[in-house]
Amino acid sequence: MRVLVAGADGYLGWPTCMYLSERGHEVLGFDNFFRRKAAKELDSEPLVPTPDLEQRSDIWKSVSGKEVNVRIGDATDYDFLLSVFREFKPDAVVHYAEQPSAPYSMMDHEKATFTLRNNLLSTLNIIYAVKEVNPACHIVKLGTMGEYGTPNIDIEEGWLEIEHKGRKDKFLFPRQSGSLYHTTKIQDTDMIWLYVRLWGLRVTDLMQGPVYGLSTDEADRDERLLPNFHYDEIFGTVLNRFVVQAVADYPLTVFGKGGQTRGYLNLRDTMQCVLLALTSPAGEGELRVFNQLTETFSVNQIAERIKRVGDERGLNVQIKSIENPRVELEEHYYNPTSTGLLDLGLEPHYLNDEIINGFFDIAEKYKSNINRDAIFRGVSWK
Ligand code: USQ
Repeated sequence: MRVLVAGADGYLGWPTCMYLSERGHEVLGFDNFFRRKAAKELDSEPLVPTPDLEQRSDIWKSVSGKEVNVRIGDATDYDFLLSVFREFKPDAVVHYAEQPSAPYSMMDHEKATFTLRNNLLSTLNIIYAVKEVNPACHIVKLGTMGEYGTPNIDIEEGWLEIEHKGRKDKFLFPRQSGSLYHTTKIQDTDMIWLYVRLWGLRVTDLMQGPVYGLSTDEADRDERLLPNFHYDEIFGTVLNRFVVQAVADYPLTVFGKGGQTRGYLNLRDTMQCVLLALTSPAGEGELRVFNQLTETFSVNQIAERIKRVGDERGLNVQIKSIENPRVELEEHYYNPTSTGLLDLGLEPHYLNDEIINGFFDIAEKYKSNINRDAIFRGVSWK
């Protein structure tokens, strides 16, 4: 399959490029280096220094003998995007080219504007390029479980059948998110659904929960191939952050009561899910939605797991509840359905002590790179 990866330099983008390349697919990845630039500007560099996309592609070739072709460019630049589509003629496009951080989107008006513009325009451009070059091209779009928020009812897989005054219809499951970033993901889902109905596009929306981990079979061959691993408040996700905090002897930053529950998954499982979606594509005129998570945890449960493993390693991990800078429910019902990807063959890597220990090993190796000031800034939602 010819797969175009938009956002190929990111935490998920680069591992995806290698994963698909290793399995014999022809991969072209592009990126505008937004994350690298923003991380530098905000003094939030990743834990492990990562070579840039072109260097990564060369290293991958020397390690595996396989090619990931790369381009530097921006999905919001339609001329650039169209030229890439015309040159490569993808069978599928994996769309990661969005500003992915909730705190970033809540920092100020400029970053809110950037998030809105980037995320909606990149999605619109991909839709148009697909229609122009190959309307049968399967769009695999990274959505987020945060689009649903934390409703007091079970979360279905994308759709909900509603009976109202004796009549029935099926709608996208109600969405009500907690940040501007998450709201842009709702908006681009709505936009995609419009064009699926109008133009018969094939789309899979992967509603993903927070991802953790660093290790994949491909990255494990050479540390220069590791994903860009952020532990700072802006770009780091909670489990990744807690491991680094434990190593830095920084009390684990539980926001508020810590009962916030989300659906998590291992980076390795994200790779599997994307491949499963690619190899069984959505049908013509279908918006197929999968909830992409393997297990649910509250923030307190994660903190306790990291503390236990850290303490067994001789660290003295502290947990500290701090005033929640976000506006979110800290105790709530959470019961998402997530059977679609299991039915396609997903074999989950559930969180265990071995995985957490592997994680600690890398964090300890790069301990001297940890910037304590980046761990908590208190970007406020209020
Ligand atoms: N949290 C803490 N302490 C911290 C960091 C986070 O208690 O130091 C809490 C947050 O308040 C939240 C939960 O942990 O309740 C998850 O926060 P997160 O920062 O790990 O994840 P989030 O901001 O929701 O965003 C991340 C990714 C985003 C993806 C999303 C999936 O950055 O790209 O879409 O996870 S989901 O959370 O399901 O919407």
